[in-house]
Amino acid sequence: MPDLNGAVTEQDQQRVWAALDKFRIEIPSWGFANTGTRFGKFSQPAAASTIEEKFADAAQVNALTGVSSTMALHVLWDLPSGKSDIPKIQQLERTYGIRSGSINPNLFQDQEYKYGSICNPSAEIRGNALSHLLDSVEIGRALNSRDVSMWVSDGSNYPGTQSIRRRIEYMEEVLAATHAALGPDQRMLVEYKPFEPAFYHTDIADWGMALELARRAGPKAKVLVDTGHHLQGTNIEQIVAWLLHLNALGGFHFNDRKFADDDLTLGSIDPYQVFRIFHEILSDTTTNFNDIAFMIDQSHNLKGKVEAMVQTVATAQELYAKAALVDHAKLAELQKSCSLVEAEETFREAFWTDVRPIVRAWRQSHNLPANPLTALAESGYVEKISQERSAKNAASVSSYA
Ligand code: LRH
Ligand code: MN
Ligand code: MN
Repeated sequence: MPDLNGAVTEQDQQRVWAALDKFRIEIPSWGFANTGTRFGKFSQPAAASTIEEKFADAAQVNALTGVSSTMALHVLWDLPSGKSDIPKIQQLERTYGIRSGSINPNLFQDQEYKYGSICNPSAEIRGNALSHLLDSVEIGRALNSRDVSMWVSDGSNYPGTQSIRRRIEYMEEVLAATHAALGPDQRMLVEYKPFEPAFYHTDIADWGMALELARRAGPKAKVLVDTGHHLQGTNIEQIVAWLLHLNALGGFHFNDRKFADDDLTLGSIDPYQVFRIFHEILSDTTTNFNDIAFMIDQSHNLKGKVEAMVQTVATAQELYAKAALVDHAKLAELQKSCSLVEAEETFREAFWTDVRPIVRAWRQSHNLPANPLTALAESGYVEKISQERSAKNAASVSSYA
C-alpha cells in the first residue's frame, strides 16, 4: 500500500507489474466502424469500412498497447457470407498478427426477427436463429476462438402481446441445442440487457435470467456482464461478486454510460465503478483469472476511433493497476473489526494513488511506448488512414459494419 504521503513502495510496484503481466483486453471490430445513434451518423475519414481495415486498426492498437491481440468479431458485419468467410479471416489474422476473439452471432438485424429470434413464436424463425448460432459455433471453432458471445435482443413493446413464459421455454430449447454443439474448448456467454430495442419486456433482462438460462444450457455457458446494461443505481460490482461466487462469470463488455447503454469510453463517467469491479475480481481467490474474458464494447460516435480504443485500453490498465494496489490482508482485518472509515480509506487510498508512472514503467520494460496515445499521435497512423479511406467513406455512412 502507498504510505501516508501517497508514495508507492518497491513492493507495490512489483505487485502492480505482476498484475499487469496477466491482464489482456479484447477490442471490438465494430469500435473502428462509423456509428451513430438512431437519429443519425457522422462519418469519420479514418473509420474502417472493411474487415481488413478493422484488422489493420486492431494491429495498430496492439502495437502501441501490447495487451490487445484479439479482436471480437460480429458475424453478420465481419463475416457477411458466414462460414465461407473463415479463410479470409484466417488470412487477415496471419497478415496482421491479430487473432479472432469472441464470436458474436447477430440475432437482431434480419427483418424476420421483428418479433424475436430465439423467442419468436414461429418455430421456423427460431430454427433459423438456431442455425445462425450453430454456424457461429462452427466459425468460433475454426478460428480457435474460445467464446461465442450471445446477446439476445428479443422482447416486446406492449403488455399482453407476447407470452413471457412460453418465450422462456423457446429460449431454453435453443440455448441447450447451441450448448450441445460447443467444442471441448468453447464456451457460450449469455449477455443481458434491461431494455432497448424492446421497451416493455426483454427476454434476457438481467443477470438472474442470464444466470439461470446459462445454468440450464450447460456447464460451458457463463454470464457476460456489459457494464452499460443495467438500470440506474444497480450495484454492478455486487453482481460481479455473486457471479464469481457461483463460478458463473464469463466476462465483460466494458464501456461507460451516463444514462442508458451509451457505449461511452471506459471510465469516462465513473472510473471508481470500474475500480470497484476490478477489486472484486482481484480479491477473489477461487476463480481462474483466465476464465474471465475482458472485452471492450464501445461505439465511438464522435471520438476518433483508434484514439478512443487506445485511450480505453490504457484506462483499463490504469484502473486495474489501482485495484491491484489494495492491501487485501489489511482490508480484511478492518472489515472484520468493522472499522468503517479506516476500511474505506484503505480502499480509497488505492483508488486515489496515481499509478500512471508505474504503468508507464511497465510498458517501457516491455518495449512498448510509455504513453500509447502520444505515440499514436506521433506515428501519423490516423492521418495516413484518413487520407487513404476518406474518399471511400464519404460515399458510405452505413451501419456498424
Ligand atoms: C447490445 C450490445 C451487444 C452487441 C453489441 C454491438 O447493446 O452490447 O453486445 O453485440 O452491443
Ligand atoms: Mn455488449
Ligand atoms: Mn450494449
